[in-house]
Amino acid sequence: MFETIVALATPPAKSALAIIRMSGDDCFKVVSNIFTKDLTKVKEKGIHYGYIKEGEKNIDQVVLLTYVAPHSFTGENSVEIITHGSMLIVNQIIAALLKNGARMATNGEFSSRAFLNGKIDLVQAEAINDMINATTIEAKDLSMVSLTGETSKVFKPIKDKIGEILSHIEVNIDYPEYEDIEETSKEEILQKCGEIIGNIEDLIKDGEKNRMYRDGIKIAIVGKPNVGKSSLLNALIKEDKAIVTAIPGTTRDVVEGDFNLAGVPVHLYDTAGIRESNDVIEQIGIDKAKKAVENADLVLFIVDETGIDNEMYSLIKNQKHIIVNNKADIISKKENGSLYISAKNNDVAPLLEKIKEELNIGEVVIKPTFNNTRQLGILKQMVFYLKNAIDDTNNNQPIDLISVSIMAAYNCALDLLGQNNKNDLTDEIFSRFCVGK
Ligand SMILES: Nc1nc2c(ncn2[C@@H]2O[C@H](COP(=O)(O)OP(=O)(O)OP(=O)(O)O)[C@@H](O)[C@H]2O)c(=O)[nH]1
Ligand SMILES: [Mg+2]
Repeated sequence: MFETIVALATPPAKSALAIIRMSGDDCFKVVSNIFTKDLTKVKEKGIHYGYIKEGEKNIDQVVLLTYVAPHSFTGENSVEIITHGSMLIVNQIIAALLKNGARMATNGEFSSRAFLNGKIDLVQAEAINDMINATTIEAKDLSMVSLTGETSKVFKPIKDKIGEILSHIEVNIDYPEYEDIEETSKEEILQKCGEIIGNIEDLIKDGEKNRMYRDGIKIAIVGKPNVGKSSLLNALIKEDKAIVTAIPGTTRDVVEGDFNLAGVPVHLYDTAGIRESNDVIEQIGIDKAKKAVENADLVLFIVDETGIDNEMYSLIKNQKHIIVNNKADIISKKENGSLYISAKNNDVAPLLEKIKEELNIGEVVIKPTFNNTRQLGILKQMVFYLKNAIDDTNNNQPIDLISVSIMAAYNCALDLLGQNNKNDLTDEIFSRFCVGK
């Protein structure tokens, strides 16, 4: 028995319309207490027009959609109330529903119920959240593939293959007198585990690559004062965000900006120019700049006509970085093979190409991928267990010991799709969702 939950599914702001969402066994009964029509006998999906009432008073004129279990997103009886988009109205209606037996949904509770009721697996549930959070079309398209269940489908044969090995081992343990079975099993383990590892490693490779589209990348812009760091941030995000002046030491705090690089969301950090300084504020800024370097996936080391500062370069040289010569418009002597741009003139195209090359950003291939930390972590764990199984087999370990590793890999496969200990996982994963989702 699922309690009836309610939440606003649209943003809490003035708009043309708002949608209040409900789910749970009793939701038709709860809503009927405050609606002009009796919906308690509803047997099929429908659209109902009427008034939400509090006693005799009309709260709003609404359109109400009913979904009858199991044919709904959550798999339970569900209602969507389309109201006028005023937060006054929304709050009044939600308060009335709470008074009549519903309770407020927690973050992601609708999706979590869809998962618990077997309407979607965990990879699909995560894709819903990723879709909402995507900031580029490419990231959204990748999530869409997982949302439809395509990604889970790709994984199913891998899970089944591991299950198959386990069942053969089971036969072996149950009938140890047939030695020939054991022989076949060991060969089978080596061959099949090797094959599965190959399949999983391909998935990891695609996932790591596409992870950039989901999580974005962090790029820090650093260098001496006045070399044009803030000008570069402004040129890249195409907005006059950071203050630019000819006075060295203009930027104090870290200035952040976002832009879309061939579908990859890039988070930029423009930092204070690094130099010896007695100014307390500037010194804090410089410390922040050093932190930004540590956290970055890529560092742009900006140099102007005054040349490179070797001491400063030693701060970043062990990190993935690009040396960028700025102010190309006033530099007369250019070295072959070096990268030149002019941030002031928005002449930054060669840098964008270089970043793409450095981070291996090409044309995105929209295909099923496991690209979040949880999914990739599980896949790597599976490879680890299957390699153990291969080592144990090669070392002539007893078959029941080998099967422990294969069983562990199988459990990982169940975890990936959320087929293991459903209840433990939901809190952790669904808490990252919005309310109403
Ligand atoms: N000629 C030329 N001048 C530039 C270029 N980029 C920036 N400048 C100038 O260089 C000066 C400093 O630019 P900023 O972008 O503020 O430099 P910064 O590295 O952020 O400086 P701090 O914040 O002080 O560390 C300004 O006068 C800019 O107009 C460029 O490509 N060419
Ligand atoms: Mg600056």
